[in-house]
Amino acid sequence: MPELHLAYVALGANLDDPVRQIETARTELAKLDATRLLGFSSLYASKPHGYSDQPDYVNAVAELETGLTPRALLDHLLDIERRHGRERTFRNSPRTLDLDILLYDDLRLDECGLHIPHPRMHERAFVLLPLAEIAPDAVLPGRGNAAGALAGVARDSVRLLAPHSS
Ligand code: PH2
Ligand code: MG
Ligand code: MG
Repeated sequence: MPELHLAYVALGANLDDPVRQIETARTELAKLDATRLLGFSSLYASKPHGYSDQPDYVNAVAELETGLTPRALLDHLLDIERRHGRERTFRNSPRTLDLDILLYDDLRLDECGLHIPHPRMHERAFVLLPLAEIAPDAVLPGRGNAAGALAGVARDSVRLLAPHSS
């Protein structure tokens, strides 16, 4: 039996029917090797952060129990993004699907293409709101828990789109 880890993954989409992109990605996450989908947040609509001339986003967070290493999990997430037709043009460009590892146990990792915890998650309401909904006590290493981090950010552009469904 591989050792199991608790990981949180952020989902974001703003092209080509974003709600469908997020819902199908949810199904694909549930089918990942050596992984169980433990939780999934509501869907939230949010104004684009970073580069404003693009459609609004749909965002959510998934909670996974996984036997995959962080690198193997990342590789699977990139495969799912590719299957959704993800194109990488410029930083913060619009996308059919973005899957980011937020947390992996209490790990801190800085490797090529793999930074855990996600380096900007603590300042993003579109990440912290869905995360705090399903895991308010999840610890952002060095920054307290998700509920506390959420209290420190403005959340005005983020609104509930579709409540949690199991
Ligand atoms: N992702 C980005 C940049 N900006 N803005 C919103 N609202 N939601 C996102 O998921 C998002 C973003 C880069 O990954
Ligand atoms: Mg991202
Ligand atoms: Mg990404």
